[in-house]
Amino acid sequence: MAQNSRKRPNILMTGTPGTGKTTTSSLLADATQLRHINVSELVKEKNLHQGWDDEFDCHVIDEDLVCDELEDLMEEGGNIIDYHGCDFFPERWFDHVVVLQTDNSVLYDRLSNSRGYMGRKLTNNIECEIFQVLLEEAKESYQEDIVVAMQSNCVDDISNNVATLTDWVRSWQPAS
Ligand code: DAT
Repeated sequence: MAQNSRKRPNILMTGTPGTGKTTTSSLLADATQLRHINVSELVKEKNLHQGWDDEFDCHVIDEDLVCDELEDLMEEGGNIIDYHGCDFFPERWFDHVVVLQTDNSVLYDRLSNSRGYMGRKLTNNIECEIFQVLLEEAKESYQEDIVVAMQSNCVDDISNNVATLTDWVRSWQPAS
């Protein structure tokens, strides 16, 4: 049971890298005045990691340090947590879990052209999307009725997703 005393909701924005988490979270934060927290940036900024992973070309995050760092803010409420993983956050933190999804060919172009991903890093991320790893992880970690999958293939999808989520935030009621 999610027991909480927060006055504003917490949203988890997850999905494979490149699906649009940061873009969508940032626009949603502008529309709702929720606080956008990009976990990868936070990890870098506050050194919440255990070093660099050469194989995956990213920091090995220290999940306990990340959760400790976020606990007070999450208790207060009003956060959008943006991260490409979701199984280590406490379940009680979130009122809504959004999994962004992108067609494989669109994601391939985004990651190779805009991000310059190549080789193993590119194939790992495309496979992550093909096998819907984040959607499965979200469904296993949170009650299914708070998990929503949203398509993020084009700019119109971003606007529609931000509008839908803004409506959701405005109609959210604190637990009585
Ligand atoms: P993430 O935070 O999931 O890694 P991002 O928001 O940084 O993704 O977006 C990666 C790139 O793709 C960036 O150049 C913006 C673009 N993009 C994201 N979602 C999109 C969409 N639905 N339509 C068009 N471009 C999109």
